[in-house]
Amino acid sequence: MLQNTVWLMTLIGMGFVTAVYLYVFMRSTQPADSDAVKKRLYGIRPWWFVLLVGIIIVALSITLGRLPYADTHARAATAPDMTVEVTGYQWYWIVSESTLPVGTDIAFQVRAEDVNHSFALYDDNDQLLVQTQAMPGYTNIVRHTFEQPGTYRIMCLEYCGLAHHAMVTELTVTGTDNEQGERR
Ligand SMILES: [Cu+2]
Repeated sequence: MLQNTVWLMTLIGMGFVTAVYLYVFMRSTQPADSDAVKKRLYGIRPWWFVLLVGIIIVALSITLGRLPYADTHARAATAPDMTVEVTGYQWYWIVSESTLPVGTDIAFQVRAEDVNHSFALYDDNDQLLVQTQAMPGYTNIVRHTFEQPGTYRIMCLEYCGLAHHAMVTELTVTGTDNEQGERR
């Protein structure tokens, strides 16, 4: 599953960082000409900064326009067909209805009862459909219309403690396609 892949990649990354630290620690007993190294690295630093700012500007200009905010604002003006309450806890989700109709404009009202979580809705191909922050004391609303019946999953995208990866809840979407606005 996706979560296990991310977990494995995180472990490999942590192992790599640990190895670098150990390497530097073991070599630190050898005297070296630190002034020369310092001079070289301080020379690189401004260019490294410029490069990072450049990468950020390019990445933002490519991706910002592709965020689905325009669609979200347009839909917020219309009433949903159905409302589902989602509450995040350490480390599970409580969902007011776990069987949902296809082709229905659903407003997920998302909040949390303890710490910040992130409500992320995935289809059975691990494709992220919608996502919003689950916060204590505040309700975020995210709208979604399921186009296909099937099994969907809610996962947490905000690291919230030890069993964060276990925050998975399944949703079943039933009915036939193109039932726009109707509930079976
Ligand atoms: Cu989490």
